[in-house]
Amino acid sequence: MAILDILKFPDSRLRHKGKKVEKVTPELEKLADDMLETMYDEKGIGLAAIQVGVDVRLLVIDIRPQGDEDRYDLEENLTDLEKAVELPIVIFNPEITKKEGKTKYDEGCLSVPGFYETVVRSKYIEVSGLDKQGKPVEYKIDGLLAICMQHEIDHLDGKVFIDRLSPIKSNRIKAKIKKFGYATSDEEDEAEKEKEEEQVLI
Ligand code: QAP
Ligand code: CO
Repeated sequence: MAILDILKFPDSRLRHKGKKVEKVTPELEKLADDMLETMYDEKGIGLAAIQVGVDVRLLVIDIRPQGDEDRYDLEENLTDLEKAVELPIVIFNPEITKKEGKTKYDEGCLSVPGFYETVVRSKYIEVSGLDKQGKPVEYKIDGLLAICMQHEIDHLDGKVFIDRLSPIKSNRIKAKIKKFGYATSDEEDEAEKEKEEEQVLI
């Protein structure tokens, strides 16, 4: 297994569209495992192959809380439909066959770290595709799982969540990224150290 590099917006490769998989080969199975490892390492809940620079229609999802951060829904907050799904999800060629209702959620993205905005999506969806063994699968989902699935399928079509915001909100995020970029983990460590040193001085 391996940790993969995640492309950061506005990398033009995030605009690529994923190609449909004809057959789930051992190489594609390994890619799915590496994507899961990468997603867990970054404390994410979803990752699309496009985000690691591979133009195939593959995504992985696991909305179970990781580590001690309670940013995401806990077990008791899961809907009945979410509880019925075995996690993690690995799906090739995902296609939405039905959608109903509307819901809002404050979304983030591993390709746009540190930025969160409210996005409107369908509340209930049905999705078909191929599982890790290449067998046909179908999901009937709602809640965070359905939101995450729609977010990741967007990546396979070259879309990021900021494309779904009002121009005012998306331009503000784009301008901030252009001006300041993203904090590297080194900078975050440095900021943390400075804070600790300050506390010693006080
Ligand atoms: C997509 O996003 C998603 O900014 C998956 O500093 C998000 O895993 C779908 C993450 C919310 C539905 C709702 C973001 C980690 C992870 C960050 C993620 C960050 C660290 C985002
Ligand atoms: Co994303």
